[in-house]
Parts: sequence; C-alpha cells; structure tokens
Amino acid sequence: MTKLATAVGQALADSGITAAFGVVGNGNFLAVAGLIAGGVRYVAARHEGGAIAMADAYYRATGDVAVCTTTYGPGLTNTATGLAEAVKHRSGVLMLCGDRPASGSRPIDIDQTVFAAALGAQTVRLVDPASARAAAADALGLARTGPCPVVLSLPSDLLAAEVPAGAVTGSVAPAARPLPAAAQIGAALDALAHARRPLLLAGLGAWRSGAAKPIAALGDRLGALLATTLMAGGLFNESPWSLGICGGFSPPRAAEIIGDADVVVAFGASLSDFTLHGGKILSPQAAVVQVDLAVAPTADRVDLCVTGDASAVACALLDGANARGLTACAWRAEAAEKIGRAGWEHEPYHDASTATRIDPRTLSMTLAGLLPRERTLVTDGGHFIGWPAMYWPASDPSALVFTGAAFQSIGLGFAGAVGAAVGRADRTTVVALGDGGALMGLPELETLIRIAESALVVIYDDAAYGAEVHLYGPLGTDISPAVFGDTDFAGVARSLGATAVTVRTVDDLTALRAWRDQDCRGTFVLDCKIVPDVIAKYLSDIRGHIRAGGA
Ligand SMILES: Cc1ncc(C[n+]2csc(CCOP(=O)(O)OP(=O)(O)O)c2C)c(N)n1
Repeated sequence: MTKLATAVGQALADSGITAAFGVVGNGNFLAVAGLIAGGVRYVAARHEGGAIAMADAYYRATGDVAVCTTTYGPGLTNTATGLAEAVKHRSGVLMLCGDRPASGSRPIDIDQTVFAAALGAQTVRLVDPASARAAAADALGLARTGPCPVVLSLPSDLLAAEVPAGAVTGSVAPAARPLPAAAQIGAALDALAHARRPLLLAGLGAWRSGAAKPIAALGDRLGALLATTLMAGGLFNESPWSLGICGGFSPPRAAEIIGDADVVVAFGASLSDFTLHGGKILSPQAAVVQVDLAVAPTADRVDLCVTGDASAVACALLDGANARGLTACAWRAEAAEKIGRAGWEHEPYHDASTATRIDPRTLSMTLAGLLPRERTLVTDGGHFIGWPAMYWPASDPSALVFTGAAFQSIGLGFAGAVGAAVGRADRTTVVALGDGGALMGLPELETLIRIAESALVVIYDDAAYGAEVHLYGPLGTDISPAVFGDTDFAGVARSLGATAVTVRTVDDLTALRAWRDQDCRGTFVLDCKIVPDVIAKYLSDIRGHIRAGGA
C-alpha cells in the first residue's frame, strides 16, 4: 500500500513526466515527494505565478507536458495570469494542486473548479483512493492530447489515504485529426490556380502538425513565397524564398513584398492582430485562405476556410496542384533581389546612443553577433520586444518562448527562462525583458540563477513602462505613472549570485565575450541602460489601433 499523494506522483512519473515546477504547502507536499521519489526533476519556484509560466515555457521549448504543482487556495489562485496565458496559447500543462477536502469545504476554501473554469482550464478531481492513479494518468492524457492545461485536484483529506500498489496506464487516446473536405481543397486550388503572387504563411499549428516540409514543397510547386508568424519563426530558415516573420516585426522591404501577395494561404495561424499588423500588412485585395483545425475562420480577413490538419491539407493541395498541372508563377524571380536585402540589418538608422545610454538597435545588433548560436530566446512583454524579434532570428519555433503573448501579460519572462533552461539544458537560455517586466517577475531571477546551467539575461532598462509611455505620451497625457528611475539590476543580480555588468556603451559588452569564451557557464546579466525615446516601428505604425484595444 502507498499513500495517495505519493502514488499520484509515482503514476505521473510512470506516465512519462520528467519535470515539475512548484511551491510546496500542505496541499501538495506529499505529492511533490511522490514525484521526486518517481525520479521527476522538481524545481522549487519562488511564486506559483512563476511555477505555471515555467511549466508552460517547458512545453513550448520541448513539446512535452510538465507538472506545475501548488497547494490549495492561494497556491492555485497565484497562478491565475500564467494559467490564462497557458490556456490561450494551448500549452500542455498538468497542474497538480491541493483542494478542499472530499468531506466538505472549510472556511478557507474556494470553489477551485469554478476558478479554473473561469480561466478556461478543466479540472479532474480525485474522488477516491482506488481510482486515483488512473485519474491522474487520464488527466495527463488530456493535457497531452489537448494540448491544454488540466488541473488535477487533490482533496486534502485523501492525501494520506492508502492506495493499492500497481502500475496504471491512462485511457485517453489522441483525437483523430480531421481530414480536409474535398470541396474545400478544390476551392483553395481554384484560388491558387489564378494566383500570380501566392504567399504561404505558417503558424504554430503548422509547426505542431509537422507541416513545414509539405508547405515548402507546395511553395516550390507554385513558385510561392513563404513566411511565418512570430511564434513559428525559423520554420523555413532553409528556404531562400522565406520572407521571415509576417507581422509588426517584418522589415519594411519584406512587408512590401508581403503586401504584393494576391493569394495568402495561412496554415495553422490564427491571423492575430499582430500577424496582420493591425490590418496594415496584407493588400486589401488579397484573397485569404485559412487552414486550421477550427471549423470557423478566426479573423475577419479570411475569405475561405479549410478545416483540417495543416500537414494533411498541404499534402492534399500539393497532390491537387500536380493533378491539375498548375504551373509555377514568376514571383520568386521578380522578388529575388529584394528578398536578399530584406533583413533589419540592412535598414539604415541614426544611432541615438549617448555617453551614458545605448541605442537599443545598436545594442541588439551588436548582441546578435555575440549570442550563442544554440540558444532558446525567452522574452517578456513590453515595447522592447521589437528589438530581439527584429535582430535575433530563431533557429526553429521551439527556440522562441514569447511569454505572455497570448494573454498580453508582462512579468513572466524570468519564469519562462527557468522552464526553457530546464527543458533545453543543451542550449543557452537567453531571456530579454524590460525593466517593468523584470521587476514584476523578479523572484524567479533567483530561481534562474539557482538552476540554470547557461543563461544570459538582457534587460532593456528605459526606466519606464515604455510601451505605455509611447502609446499615451503623444496624446499629451500625464505619463508620470509610467516613469521611474534606473534600477541597479546588475547589483541585484550579483547579490543573488549571478555575474552582471551595466551596459551603457558597446565597449561594456567586453565582459560578455569573456563569458562566451568560458563556455557560457552560469547566469550572466546584462543591465542595459537604453535610450528611452527610440520607438520600434511595430508600435509607432499602429499606435491608434493598439490604444483602441488591438493587440
Ligand atoms: C500584468 C500586466 N500588467 C500591466 C500590463 C500593461 N503593460 C503593457 S506593456 C507595459 C510596460 C512594460 O514595461 P517594461 O517591461 O519596462 O518594457 P518596455 O515597455 O519599457 O519596453 C505595461 C505596464 C500588462 N500587459 N500586463
């Protein structure tokens, strides 16, 4: 016989869980002991809001579900923002949380199932010792197949109940991926048959379905150009016909080419406000075909919806193009020269650096040549995100973890870096943050320094909530609620055990070279004092749209 909480931890380990992030308390201490006994790597976070972002980032960087574990009540409610983000991003995360007793609520309890449901997460509540292992394995199966966050609730009066020994396998099978309807494929081929400048745009859904190769092959067949959403960056790195990211971060020349497309087929991309750059990037005349598992379009711009797995649809379109004998258009040859000069590094700018503050473009471009090639880039949210997104290309979609993007939260960057560092210890984790997001999530800098084998922290310190300043300053609004003094992040980081330097000029990056020469071991913090009034194009272009509630 084993105690229930230990048996649940063991069942999760037996079912393939290898990493867990959490904060312990009365509701989950025994379960954590069970996870550790089962061989799971447990990382102690400093705040449950960090623990959930760690598990989410682990999923994004590896494709594997990790556990986020909390005690009941405040332990779970502390996860609210990160949990909503994980739901909206569709990250596979298993929450292992204490809950009110099976025998009835205490004065301290809330209805945790309702709480989780309000954030979009489903709950599996253990009801008796005999079925506990199977329920745990099923909850994990749901998180994997969703993929989605699932809360596995541990009633506090069952934690120490005795459970019969024995291994258990879950009964949740992956849902079959829908095959596209022939009529929809036919309609998409009709659109492509008349296209003179077809663009194939791939999002995270395309990456998750393994559609990169068939999409690239379809592109070759049609003479189409390729692009990705920010989240799927790097998917077509091997193709000379890739325009990189479509959206607010597109360099002007790439955006011009994207604007010339007359038919756009979006595979596994929700066509968010960001990808469409507030409606500015695609030609109003372009026909937009959306390929997605969803049955209804997710953006107003969609003219035709093809419901199906991105990979299956790309293959069906390729077969159809062959069967119809479609010929490749001339767009690639027409655009070749412009594509070769499309990167941000080719865009001239006036360097606004002073003796005490560095231009964020100069900083980011210099860092681009210094960052380890094998890296996972984790970013927080804020105005600064433009700089890493513009200058530091991702090697593949798992190499970018943009925390908080789906729910539009700042403050999850340090925690995301912990999840990525645990999941991909073979890569250096590079985390970029603004000073606002860094201070909001500061407790997990301690966790990062404690656990990371190789991490580089880049803080873009403009001594302000820059995004808010740039949005509301031009309206003449009082911006003082968004303006602060500089923070000595280097001093804070050193006190927590990291190596750190304050960067005011390019010369201050010499210490980074030394760290690289020593194999990038441990955590290195760059506290970069940037010129505050250089505005990234993605923001200045569509300020009015964003203020009106856009992304
Ligand atoms: C949890 C949360 N609180 C507030 C906001 C509103 N907000 C969006 S960007 C931003 C400023 C971020 O400042 P910082 O991290 O310094 O980055 P910067 O914009 O200066 O580059 C704020 C407060 C938010 N998105 N999420």
